[in-house]
Amino acid sequence: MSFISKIKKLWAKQKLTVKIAWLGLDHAGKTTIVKRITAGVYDEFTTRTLGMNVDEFSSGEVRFISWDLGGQETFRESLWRDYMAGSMGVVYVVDSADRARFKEARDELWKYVIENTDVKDIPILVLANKQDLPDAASAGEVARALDLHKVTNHSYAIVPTSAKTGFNIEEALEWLRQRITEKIDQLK
Ligand code: G3D
Ligand code: MG
Repeated sequence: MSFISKIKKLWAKQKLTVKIAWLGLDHAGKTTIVKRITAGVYDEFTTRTLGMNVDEFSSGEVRFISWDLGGQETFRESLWRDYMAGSMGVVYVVDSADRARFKEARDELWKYVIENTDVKDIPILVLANKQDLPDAASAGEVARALDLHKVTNHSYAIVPTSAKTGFNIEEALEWLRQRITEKIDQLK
């Protein structure tokens, strides 16, 4: 069963929407991954581009908001708060072959998620994407570049993936599904 089917099943008896925020620098691979996992199951016409850098994909009550970080304008700060509110998880996508932007990827992750006091104890799944490229950094190298070992206030995992080949995508999301299941159990 795919990630999205499992999440939908999990949520079938709930009255809430499952919202997952997909974040990362532009070109990291967010849209490609979301399209791959929602292929054929996202509701036609609900894929919307909400703003310059925001995409929404929905499948029933499962909602993915994908947001390009970097080059923020101030008006986006309030939008950001609205979209993050009630998100059950964050998927942070990194282009593992783009070492020149690791520092920027690190700073945005810390600014918008880890050091953001609006974001409380949310599971963070980091995807070290584009592993199919020959010069891609390993997940360990990406983890070090992002200072993940310094994260203490959220649970996180980092998984090497390729949106191009599909490598590890479902496996990575399984971690997030488990964390979300635990959270739902706590709410009961
Ligand atoms: P974004 O939504 O994070 O901005 P996109 O990123 O999903 O638009 O992807 C940016 C570019 O990277 C796309 O190429 C896409 O095909 C490519 N890409 C995404 N994931 C992978 C991957 O795992 N491996 C490789 N090799 N390429 C990937 P274009 O050429 O359309 O800009
Ligand atoms: Mg995109």
